[in-house]
Amino acid sequence: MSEHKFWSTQPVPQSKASTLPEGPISIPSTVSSKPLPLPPGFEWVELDLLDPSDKRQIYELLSHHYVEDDDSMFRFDYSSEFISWALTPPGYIKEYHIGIRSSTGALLAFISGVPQKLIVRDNEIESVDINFLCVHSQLRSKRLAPVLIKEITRRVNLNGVYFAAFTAGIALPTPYSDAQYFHRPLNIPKLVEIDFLSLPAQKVSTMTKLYSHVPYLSDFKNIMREMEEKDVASVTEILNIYLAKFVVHPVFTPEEVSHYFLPIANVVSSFVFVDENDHVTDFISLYHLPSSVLRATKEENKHLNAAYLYYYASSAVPLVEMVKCVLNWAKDAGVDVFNCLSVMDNREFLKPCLFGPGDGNLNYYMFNWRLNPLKDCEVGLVLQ
Ligand code: MYA
Repeated sequence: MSEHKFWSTQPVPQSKASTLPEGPISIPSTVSSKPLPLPPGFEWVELDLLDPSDKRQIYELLSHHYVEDDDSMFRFDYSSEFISWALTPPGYIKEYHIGIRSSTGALLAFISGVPQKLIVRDNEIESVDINFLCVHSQLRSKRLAPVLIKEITRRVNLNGVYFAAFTAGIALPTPYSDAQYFHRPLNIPKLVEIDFLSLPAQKVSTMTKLYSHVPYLSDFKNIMREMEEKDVASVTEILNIYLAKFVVHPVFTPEEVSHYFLPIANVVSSFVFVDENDHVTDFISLYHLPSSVLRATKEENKHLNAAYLYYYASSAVPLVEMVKCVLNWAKDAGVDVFNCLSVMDNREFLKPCLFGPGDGNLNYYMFNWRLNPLKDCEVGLVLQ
């Protein structure tokens, strides 16, 4: 019997050895109009990100029960503004923000989807990005996750959409790619104190010095400034052109670019590089995702301020120079560590910008779309 009681029944490639052609796996002929049954004492709830109480409940569930590292030292602490931002892009569908409540009204589980147009090789696919799957830690291993996944699949299918993209740390049938996490320390003393980084005590001050300065290229002519509303059309154009070189990548409308990239304090920061005529040539963005430091004793160490490289488009400015600019900006903004994955062209700047490999890996999956294995540098998709 398969070791995956649930995933062996789903339209996903069951092994890497498959020789079947790429493309859709199975389009359902009928879709139930009724929600999946839940065990007694539980009920489905649709959460409204515009309602402060729903927003707070999602935040509370995720901040206590969402993803931790293997040693339970850190747990993602997505802010409620971040969750709203990630889940309400233009055209978002409220029915895809699904919770399970107890009869007392407590939110016990959550899953979300947002519509996303994806290019997968030469195909343009209407799909959803699935994220924030979470079950309260006291309800784990009771097969609630498959119920949430089947319910969101049903709701998405009802709208005539059959494909989804998602990432996960765990290995399931079957990733089309996997990426490695890399970290660029910005606040070495704090990272050492919270055990994010292990360094012999006598090395802390030398390493702090080495990592505190990111030299710029001297003949660098273009200038970086924060992205503004007036840059949306240019950023849409250069970003879609840049992403087109990857095998899997989203396509952004100008409305999505406004939503996802116009700066929001402590959520997303975006920069453009302009030439002498203030014409946008390059773009880079990052998102802010702190983690709770679960064993911190000092108040000032309870949060790890982490920024993650998001999308970018580089042409006139070398990518490595753009990354140096945002590293300097992030350091001044109080970011402790700057993280990225090994996707896109990221391997180009890892060494010169002093990124080091982390322990974590992230698997990339498609639901209902078979895709031959890809190298991480062929992936142009970053999910928050
Ligand atoms: S990735 C982030 C996932 N969240 C966390 O890691 C937070 C902390 N952990 C938890 O809250 C729970 O451990 C979760 C599992 C909820 C993860 N993706 O209920 P169970 C399978 C997919 O007894 P629990 C993200 O958000 C597992 O292999 N499946 O387990 C993207 C087993 O199936 P099988 C997962 O630990 C999510 C079954 O669930 C994951 O209580 C994308 C066990 O269920 C996982 N991360 O709860 C979801 N973890 O027996 C898929 C475990 O077959 C979307 N499992 O091995 C698919 C597309 C849907 C839309 C389609 C539209 C067309």
